[in-house]
Amino acid sequence: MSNELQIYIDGEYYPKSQAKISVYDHGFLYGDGVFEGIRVYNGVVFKLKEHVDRLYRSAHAITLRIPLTKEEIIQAVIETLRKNNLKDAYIRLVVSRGVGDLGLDPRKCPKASVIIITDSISIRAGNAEEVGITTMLSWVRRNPVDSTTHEIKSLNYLNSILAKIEANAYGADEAICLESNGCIAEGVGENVFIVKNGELLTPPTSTGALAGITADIVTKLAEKLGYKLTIANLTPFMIFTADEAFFTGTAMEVVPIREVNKRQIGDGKPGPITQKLIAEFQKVIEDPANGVKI
Ligand code: PXG
Repeated sequence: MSNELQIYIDGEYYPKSQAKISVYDHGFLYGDGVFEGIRVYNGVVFKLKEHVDRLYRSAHAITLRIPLTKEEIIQAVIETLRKNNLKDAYIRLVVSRGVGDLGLDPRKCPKASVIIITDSISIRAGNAEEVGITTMLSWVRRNPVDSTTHEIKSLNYLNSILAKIEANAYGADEAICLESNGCIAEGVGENVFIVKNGELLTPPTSTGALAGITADIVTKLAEKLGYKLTIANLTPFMIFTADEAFFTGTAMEVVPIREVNKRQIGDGKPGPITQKLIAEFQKVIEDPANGVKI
């Protein structure tokens, strides 16, 4: 038995070095498919049902029929984690349109492929939670709602990658993307919140941001803690002059933003509301009721 990671592809397991898909797969040729990034904390798959629900919504939007039921997907994820003996992990769940011909017509792809990669999580470098990260507003506009909208968690992430390239060139930790009207949309794989005068604000998903599962948790925590939270169009000026700002996402969790295009946010340190939400989010993660046990 190899001690390589075992990858699930369409009901079979393959060692990582042999886990391959066809070059005719339209996920590869055209980015035609959907995915989810999921975390496992201490043997509990965090918000697994919510991620599977979103996967199905993304698939529905692109008329992709997933060849498994939601319950079968959940079982396959659990089985993959068990096989790999992973208790703290990152899961990449991918459904691609499958093998077709060289044309882009999805009708030529008779069967979607389901891929489950589970891997040990690389702990975020440094101490971003304590000191915050730097960001920049990228010139790359988010894909509009009447285009490859980021409401769909599709395999087409070139838009995010272009923004990330700009952040790298600028020397910022992460990019913030604007929507078509010039307001803040989201990060490249994170939702954005700001705090002004003790109140939270976050952009609507109706301008093309993903309905983040972490953002949803943070929204509910804010309500529970009695903070006012408004869904609003946020201009660059509003983030430059915010008292606090932070990202939410499966990979980043909740991370303070300390700088936007060299403008310091607040006093440049994680603010009190951000810190409170980080602490409360940790409690949510640690509660096994918030996921599915392996
Ligand atoms: N917006 C977009 C476009 C995303 O892809 C989020 C927001 C945050 O959503 P959740 O549900 O995770 O709170 C995402 C998340 C990664 C990675 O591994 C994460 C995402 C996409 C690609 C890579 O860092 N998605």
